[in-house]
Amino acid sequence: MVGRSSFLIVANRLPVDRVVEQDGTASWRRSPGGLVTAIAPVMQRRHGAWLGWPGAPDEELEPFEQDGMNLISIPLTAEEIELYYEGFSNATLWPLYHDVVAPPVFERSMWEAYRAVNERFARAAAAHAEQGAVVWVQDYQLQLVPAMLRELRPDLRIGFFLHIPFPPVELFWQLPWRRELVQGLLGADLVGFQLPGGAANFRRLCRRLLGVPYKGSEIFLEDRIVRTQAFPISVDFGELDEMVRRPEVVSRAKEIRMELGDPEHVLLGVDRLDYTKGIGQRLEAFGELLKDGRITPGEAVFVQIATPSRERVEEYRRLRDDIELQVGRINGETSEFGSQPIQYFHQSYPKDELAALYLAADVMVVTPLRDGMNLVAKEYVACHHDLNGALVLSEFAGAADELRQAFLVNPYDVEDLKRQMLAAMRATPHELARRMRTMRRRVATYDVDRWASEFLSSLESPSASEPAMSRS
Ligand code: ADQ
Repeated sequence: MVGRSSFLIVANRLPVDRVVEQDGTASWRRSPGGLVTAIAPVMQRRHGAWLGWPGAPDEELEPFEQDGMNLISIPLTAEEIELYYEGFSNATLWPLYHDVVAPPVFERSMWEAYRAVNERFARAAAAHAEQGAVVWVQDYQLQLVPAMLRELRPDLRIGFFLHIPFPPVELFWQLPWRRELVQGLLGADLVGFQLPGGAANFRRLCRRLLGVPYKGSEIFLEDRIVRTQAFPISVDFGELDEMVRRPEVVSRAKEIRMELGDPEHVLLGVDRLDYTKGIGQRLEAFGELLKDGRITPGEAVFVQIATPSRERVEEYRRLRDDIELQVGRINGETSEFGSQPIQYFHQSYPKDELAALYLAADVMVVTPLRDGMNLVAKEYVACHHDLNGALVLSEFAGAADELRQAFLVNPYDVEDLKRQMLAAMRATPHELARRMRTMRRRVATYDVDRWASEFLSSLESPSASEPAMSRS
């Protein structure tokens, strides 16, 4: 039995995946995600608990322990998965927060489910938190939890971090439930964003929608202060840097290049198959370079890895068809016998295989139309201690704020995409090394550990104006 904890993470998913052995016995394995890696040490040190959905419908589990973390499962019915997760989270909020690159769906039944599920998470957190505990709520699926939790447990210190962009006021305004959502977030003591721009959008929205004043990073409510701040998330630099030096990863990278026909340039895209990632735009640009004769089919190969994602959401099903059609069309028009310029994989890969791919790639192409941060760009940088390799990076990815030495590109501009991809392929080793060195310094210093510890120390330290407020 898991008791109450002084430190809680509240996230849509538990940080474990179920694995079923051949004999039918099931067990849990820690998920590979960066968030788990960053938070696990803090969890172990503080005997923390993690609340989240276990990943399958109607699963009622007793609290259990895994890798020194206490896991508390929040069940969801099949209908809730459809309405709260696939619906309001991924068909309403996701496109709305990403510049409405797809039209958001506004449906009352989805909103009702979102509210009910957020309430369930808040109640569970309230039941498992010690007096005065620190609770860190994660991401867009749970934006109502901070206020619901504060209502139940005003003694807690509540933080919230949004992993995706926070949109400009003009876009957020479309949401029929805009007041409730903003009030939900204002239940936190600290609301964290990837970029200062997201924090500024949120503060402006609070003033326009609710008339609450702010100064600097602090929003002044009647009885307390809410701080807003940017904490750019990052990767486990040390782990990746060590992994790509292993002999088996180095030889796998060489093997991958051979398997691709040993072209002069290997270009790589690695994304969840999502319409925000600009996969179609980058493939179109590459196809045009081939058709214009600026590159020849044997000279360059584009490897596009697209992880299956949200396949029950209509927009994602359509995207998959569109991309597969596009790959077939470009390859059909440009291939030569024995070689296809675009190699497309709709699969997931283990971390070391992904590291070998990063190492094998001369040009990493990351072209989202909008992205909170984009960890793939930082992973690529962490894998190139050889200072070889070029990063083509969208100006609309949060990572572009830090990785200024990338070949920055506007993914809506096909000519710019072609120009930057060519520039990356033609750059001298000296130029590549100069760019990569600076980017590596940044990612090595601001790694995921620093992200978590900066958020938590900010959450736990009182704001400059707080003592004055509580005296008055
Ligand atoms: P995502 O939209 O999922 O994350 P991203 O930051 O690129 O985007 O993270 C994807 C992760 O999945 C990377 O760690 C990558 O290595 C992994 N991955 C991708 N394809 C894979 C494959 N085929 N096999 C195995 N692993 C694969 C959201 C936001 C981002 C933000 C992160 C973290 O949308 O903007 O950076 O959260 O806050």
